[in-house]
Amino acid sequence: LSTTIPQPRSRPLVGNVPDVGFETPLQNMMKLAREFGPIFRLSFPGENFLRVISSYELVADACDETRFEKHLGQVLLQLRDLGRDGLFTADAREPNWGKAHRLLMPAFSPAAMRNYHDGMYDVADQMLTRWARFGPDTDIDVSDNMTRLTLDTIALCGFDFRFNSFYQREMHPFVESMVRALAEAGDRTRRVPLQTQLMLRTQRQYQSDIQYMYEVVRELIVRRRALPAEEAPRDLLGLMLEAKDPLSGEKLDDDNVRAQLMTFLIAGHETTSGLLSFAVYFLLHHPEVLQKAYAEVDRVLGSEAPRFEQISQLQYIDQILRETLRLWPTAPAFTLHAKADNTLLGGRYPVGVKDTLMVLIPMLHRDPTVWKNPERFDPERFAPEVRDSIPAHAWKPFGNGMRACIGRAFALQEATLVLGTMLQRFHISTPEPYTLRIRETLTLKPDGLKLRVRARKPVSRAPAARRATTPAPVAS
Ligand code: FDE
Repeated sequence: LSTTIPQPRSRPLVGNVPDVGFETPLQNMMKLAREFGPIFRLSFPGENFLRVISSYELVADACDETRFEKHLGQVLLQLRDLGRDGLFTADAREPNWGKAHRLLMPAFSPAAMRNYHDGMYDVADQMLTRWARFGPDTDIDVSDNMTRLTLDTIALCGFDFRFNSFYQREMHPFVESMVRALAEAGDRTRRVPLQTQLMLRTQRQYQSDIQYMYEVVRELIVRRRALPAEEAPRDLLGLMLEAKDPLSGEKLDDDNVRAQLMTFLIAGHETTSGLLSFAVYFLLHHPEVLQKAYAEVDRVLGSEAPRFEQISQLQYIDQILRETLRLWPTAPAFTLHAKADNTLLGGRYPVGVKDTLMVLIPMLHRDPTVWKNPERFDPERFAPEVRDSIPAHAWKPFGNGMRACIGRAFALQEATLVLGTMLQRFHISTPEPYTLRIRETLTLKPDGLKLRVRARKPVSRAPAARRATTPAPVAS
């Protein structure tokens, strides 16, 4: 027998818009989940009900890919202006999704990660060298630095392109356009279409930002094509241009390659930058965790520049990152719909084909039936001895199934390297007491977090990192 799904009181015309609000919709939904329970409905003008789910039991059921699949909701459809039919914003029924998925998977496999190590270390070293020169009395804006770092890293490792964000006060014009366009895409999901239609200047800016970004990526492709074959790096862009889909035997067309470049720049930097920023926040506020991390870094890395093989030995740093993603998954929600009329929990909650399910990841990650003392930051939850007892689908910071994050191994390797190297070089501290405030754009970031660093022992900056010996496997 089906159970009624609770809903906060809906108001005429605006439905539940005021409950969700504009500044911190995610955090407001977390409050609603605490009040209304693991499933509740929200109504928005002109749309079907949104069902927000957040218990382990419900989410595990909804992660069954035979019955439910990724839904391109309002936010993703708006982001399509930028990502077009790139992996993130494509429907799996579009042929280009499957083609690009098959073709690009090898570039993100564990075996391919070795190829990115030197590029990752190059950018991390730029950031940390700059910090060292600031000395111990300068406040460092954590999110700003991490955003420069992650953007430079995906561009360098992915397409051999340098934004050089650490050499400029202002960001590269591409970045300005991207930040503005992403903010506008986000704002648009919170306006009624008529409002946007009246904002002529904003509309023109949005169009010209997107056009400019597409010109930049077009230029990247032209330049790459002009390189003699033996000079062309075997990176993500190389794979996009040369590899053939094992199924159809076709290559990606240039329009789609441009969409993928945009997609990787967007998907690859905001989320990873938030992850690093929250991890720094937790380290600063958990001295016992910080001490343990220092001990590991000293044991594994000593005072040499890190080698690729050492990154996977930074086990405790990896646990810190996973626990950070538990409490504050920086891509905090994903949406699903039923493939055909269906139910959740064996008939208890009917779900029609037109209904949207939203998985509220931070609340899933606080389900007390899975996590003891869920609000506590405790990397021991992910210790190798106990990690296997975490049930499947209880920890979903990278989404679900075939539409899960393709950049997962890349992001974790980058974040491990950066935290490890940061702790190797510096004592870290907060300039003043800081209370966590979370800023929401399309992702989550700790707002206004500042850091100070004091040099530890000098690290040999010699490029101990060997050049890649195994090139990325190419799928053709
Ligand atoms: C994806 C993703 C997801 C899913 C979403 C949905 O479902 O809608 C998620 C949840 C994520 N992702 C998350 C994350 C986190 C982090 C840190 C990251 N992420 C990172 C990264 C990096 C890179 C490069 C990336 N990332 C990418 C990506 C892509 C491309 C995608 C799509 C896939 C498909 O196919 O769909 C994603 N990512 Fe991430």
